[in-house]
Amino acid sequence: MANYSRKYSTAAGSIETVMRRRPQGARRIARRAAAALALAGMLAGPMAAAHADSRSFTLTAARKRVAIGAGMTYDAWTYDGEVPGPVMHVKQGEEVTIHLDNRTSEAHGIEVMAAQISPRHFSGDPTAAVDYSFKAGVPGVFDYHCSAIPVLDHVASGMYGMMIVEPSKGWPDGPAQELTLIQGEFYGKPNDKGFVTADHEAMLAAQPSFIVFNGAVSRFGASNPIEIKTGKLVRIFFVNAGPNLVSTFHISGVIFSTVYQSGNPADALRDVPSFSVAPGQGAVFEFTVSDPGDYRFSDTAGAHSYKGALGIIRASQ
Ligand SMILES: [Cu+2]
Repeated sequence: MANYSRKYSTAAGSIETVMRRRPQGARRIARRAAAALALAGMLAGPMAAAHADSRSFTLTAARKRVAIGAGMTYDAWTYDGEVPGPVMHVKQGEEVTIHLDNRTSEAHGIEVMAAQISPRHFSGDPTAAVDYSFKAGVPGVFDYHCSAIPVLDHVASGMYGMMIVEPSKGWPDGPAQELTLIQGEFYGKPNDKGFVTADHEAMLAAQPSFIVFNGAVSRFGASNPIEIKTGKLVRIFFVNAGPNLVSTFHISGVIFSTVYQSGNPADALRDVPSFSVAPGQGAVFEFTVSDPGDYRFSDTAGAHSYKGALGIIRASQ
């Protein structure tokens, strides 16, 4: 095996071992605190926003070296310096304005898949401003991503995110513990310092080295799980950003009471143990657990979870 494999198979392939390690040291505690804050933001942030009948979002395209878990870093193309980009939350029927501030010398754009307008607005042309509006007519969970060519490289390098279009009458099953999961892929092998260089050939071959939730290997390991309460409905807003692989989402010990295809309540499936989400698609997963404990969520394709597409939801009373 290559050097990277010996060192970083711990990062991805043997993630379960990593998950079982006990937190130690201030750094780990700080990381845990940050994860908890991020989770708190995920749980409380979107719902806390007041809704007018129009929403405006300004994102900044920027290069940034980001941490992708297990001590690894990656020179990402980002929205707002984050991978994934920020979650945009709107209500069905609202007029949504998207502005992209591109401070790089490269072409970037943004296609929000909730938008039903000419793709010329999404740009990806370094000489053109990105500034467009659309009516969020269809509820659901939508991918957004860079529209600059090659789109493959821009998405694989981190330019993707989620827009939630909340149904005008709210979610049919009412309030829930809400969280967001965005699956993505990183292509390239880390050097001995853990720095991952983007590998275009691997992107073309659809062979990522790492498959992650919310931008990092082991983002939701046993030392920083997603915390939920038993007996209360959980609603996961899910996007598979790809750019290449289908994700078959499953939580061990759970049968989803409802899955909304594309996150649209009009397309509901009931009592589903796992559900496949293609690159660029979204879904809503709803479930309730009664038994406290750690529930492992994953992309059920074995190679995908081996490469990092798994995490822990911890249920307590
Ligand atoms: Cu881009």
